[in-house]
Order: sequence, then structure tokens, then C-alpha cells
Amino acid sequence: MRSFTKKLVSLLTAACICAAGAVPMNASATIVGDVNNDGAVSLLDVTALNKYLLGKVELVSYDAADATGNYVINVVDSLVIQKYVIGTIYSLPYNVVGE
Ligand SMILES: [Ca+2]
Repeated sequence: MRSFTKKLVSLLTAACICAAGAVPMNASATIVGDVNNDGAVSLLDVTALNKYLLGKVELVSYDAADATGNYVINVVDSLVIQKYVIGTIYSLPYNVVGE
């Protein structure tokens, strides 16, 4: 019986640790570059931002779209997100000198 209790405690502890790891610490945090707010940065975000720049849609989050971190949203942000997606930029926001 004592062995069963130890195993049960171990199992419950492991389950709690797994459950804690599965829940994002800050689920509402803005991901820079995640223009469509689906939790990932992809070419869909480039498309969403380009549609915004063409006046066809509204943005979900201006902070997510500001990939250069200069508080201006323009085609440079779109290009920076594209470069991030293809792997030539490794983190966002990416400061573009002169932008
Ligand atoms: Ca996205």
C-alpha cells in the first residue's frame, strides 16, 4: 500500500508539472510579426499586413504589425516579416537603420 501511495504521489506530481508546462505563462502577450494573431509568424502574416497596407482590412494588433519597432507600420514591416519567415532575420522586432 505504501508503494502504491508513493507511485500515486509521483504520478500526480508529474501530471501537475506537465499541466503547468502546457499552459502559456502569458497567453495574451503580443508576438511581434503575428499580424493575424494565430500564434505563429508566417507568410499569412505578410499577406495580412499587405492587405492592411492596401486598405482592405483592419489590423488585429498594431504592436504585432510593427516589426521594426519604430511605431510606424509600412511596407518595411512587411519586408522584415518576410525576411524573418525565410530565416534571414532571426528575431523581431528588427531595427532597420534609417527607417
Ligand atoms: Ca500569424
